[in-house]
Amino acid sequence: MKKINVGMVGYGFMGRTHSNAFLKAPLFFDLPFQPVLKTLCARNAERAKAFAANWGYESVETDWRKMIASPEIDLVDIASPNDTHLEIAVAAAKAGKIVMCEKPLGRNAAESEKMVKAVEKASVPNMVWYNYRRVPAVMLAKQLIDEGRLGRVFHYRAKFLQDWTISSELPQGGEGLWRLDSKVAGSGVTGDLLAHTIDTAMWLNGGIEEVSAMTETFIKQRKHSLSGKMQKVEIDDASLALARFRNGSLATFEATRYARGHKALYTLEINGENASILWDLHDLHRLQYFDHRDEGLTRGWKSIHITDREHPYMAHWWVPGLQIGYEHTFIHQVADFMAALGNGEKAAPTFREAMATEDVTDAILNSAASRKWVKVRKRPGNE
Ligand code: SOE
Repeated sequence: MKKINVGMVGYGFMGRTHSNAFLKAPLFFDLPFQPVLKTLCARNAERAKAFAANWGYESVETDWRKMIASPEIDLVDIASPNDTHLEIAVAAAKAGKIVMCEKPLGRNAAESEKMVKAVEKASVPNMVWYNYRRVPAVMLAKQLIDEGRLGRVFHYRAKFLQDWTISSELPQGGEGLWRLDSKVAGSGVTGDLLAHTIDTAMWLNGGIEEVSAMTETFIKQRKHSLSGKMQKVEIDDASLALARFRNGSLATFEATRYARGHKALYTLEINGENASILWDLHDLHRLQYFDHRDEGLTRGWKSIHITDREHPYMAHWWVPGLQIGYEHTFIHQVADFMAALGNGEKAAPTFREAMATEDVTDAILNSAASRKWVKVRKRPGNE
């Protein structure tokens, strides 16, 4: 197996999910390339060393430019806060490295566009970590839709609900809390959570034509962790959108960090003329499926336990009946990416496809600000 040396930027939550994925993918999948955890790059040298030692990185760097310049690095993986994505991705592409980037790609579609241009100009393989596409149950939903089992789709309904920012005492900015700082994050829940629901939606149900949205910032001022001063909160705490898909179906999308009791409740439901599908991240190894063509006497919602060998990805894991979880979605992403690399193909979502998601999230923010319906441009990923 040929080796691919990974240079990882970032050691937060996503640094952990990605590192784990690079380590595990070749153990469970037959891959043409073996990712090697070569260099961990982060600003705090002590913490970077501890992270690198724990995950088995061979070296540590505090300057990502130096890491990118190293001929030893083949693949740059960006798992640092959103405001760093653009600069690192462009530099990595210019240096001819493979680039993987945590979502959202940029802080807005304009930043993403620069990243797309950079990777395409350099012709380097690229991918964005929209991991929920690779939950086996969601992959099965895609299969059922592509087989035409739902028939004409009427409705798409998605929510991503959390509750971790309800306290007004929670500061904004700094490590762990940069998602609340608009300068670093770009937007609030629209880019962080709603973006996941939009990515999955366009993958499952095609392009989105127009949106009408509202957003709210419930807590207007928070102390900034770095300055220690009270500052205006400029992110959206909640984001609700109506959307019309290009196939004529209607959608509602909702994301919030103010749904007390919900920690990461991502649910999606699709209603077609023949069948409906329902999925819930808190129960991620099940797909709820209703088929109106079943015989009347026993017709009803099925709860499919996604653990059989014929289910997507499951032949690589344990034995039927034993389920897998969240971390596996990232492992699948690495496995698919390495397999595509071996075949000279692209693994989705590419930077270009992820930019299409940001067209929609930008349109949602614009609609909320203007209180008008906003059309979304047609391009790859949104057709
Ligand atoms: C936010 O809390 C967050 O970690 C997102 O940034 C991730 O993308 C999402 O998958 C889980 O929630």
